Parts: sequence; C-alpha cells; structure tokens
Amino acid sequence: MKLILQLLMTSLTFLAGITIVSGLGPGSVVINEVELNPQGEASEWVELYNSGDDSVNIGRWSVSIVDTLPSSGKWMGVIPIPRDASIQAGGFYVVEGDDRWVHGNNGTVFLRTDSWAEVDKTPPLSDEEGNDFSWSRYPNGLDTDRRSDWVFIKSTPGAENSLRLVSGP
Ligand SMILES: [Ca+2]
Ligand SMILES: [Ca+2]
Ligand SMILES: [Ca+2]
Repeated sequence: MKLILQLLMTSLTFLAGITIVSGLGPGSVVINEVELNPQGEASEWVELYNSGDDSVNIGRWSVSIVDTLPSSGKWMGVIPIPRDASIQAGGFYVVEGDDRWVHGNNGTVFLRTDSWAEVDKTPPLSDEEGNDFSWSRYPNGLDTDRRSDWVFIKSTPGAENSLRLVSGP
C-alpha cells in the first residue's frame, strides 16, 4: 500500500511538472500574420511570433488552416513544424502551405502543440486580394482574442507587422 502511494505521489509530481513546463511555453507564441491568397502561384503562409522573454521549442507543433467549401464541406490543410524548431524571444517563424492546395480565399488558422493542444486561433479570415496584403495582428503580436486584433495590411513575412508601406529610412 505504501509503495502504491509512493508511486502515485511520484506520478502526480511528474504530471504537475509537465503542466508547469507546457504552461510557460506556448502562451507566448501567437499566430501573427496569415497570407491565404498570395500573389501568383506562391504558397499560402502563416507567421508565428514569440512575444515572451524566453525561447520556445515549437518542434512537432502544427499550423492548420480550416476552410468551408461549398461543394464538399470542411477542408483542412495541416503544416507540420520540424522536430527541432524553436522561436527566440521576440522572434518570428514562417511556415508555408502546400502549393497544390485548392480551397477558397477563406480560412480559420489554428496553432497546436505536438499533443494537439490549441495554442492560438484566428477569427475566420477572408482574403479576396491575390496580392501581398495579408491579415496581421496590429500592433505586432497584439492578442486580446478579439477580431480587432487583426488588420489587412501589406505583408511582412518574418518581420514585425507594420503600417509602413515603403521600406528604408
Ligand atoms: Ca493576399
Ligand atoms: Ca489568442
Ligand atoms: Ca509579419
């Protein structure tokens, strides 16, 4: 009986440890920018941003784009993130969809851990412009879980979301 209790306590401590570790990490990584309808034949892409003070290991996480097609109902494209990927504090990470994907100009984007736990989710987005404008959190990284976190501005893959249209001083 004593052994069983000890084992139980050990597993509880272990589980608590896991919860604390995963609680620290994912909260600081957000879906920061979404290009659902790029110029020409380019692939769709999603930018992640780490707003925290520590590097976050995002190995084996995934980004999913979910759309609804008039003909066949729910469509989902999943972008797996490589096992050794991480994002530095204040850093960006851009993942690209498959250029053979065929779906509409709409999508809701999900960021999930390797155990399919949801880290972040966008509102339903629609991009009718086949150009370099994309849905972006503005100011960069703003996450209040409201639609107003998102604006449709000139895309900045791998860089801070900005209203500045022309680069340079
Ligand atoms: Ca676009
Ligand atoms: Ca959020
Ligand atoms: Ca950006």
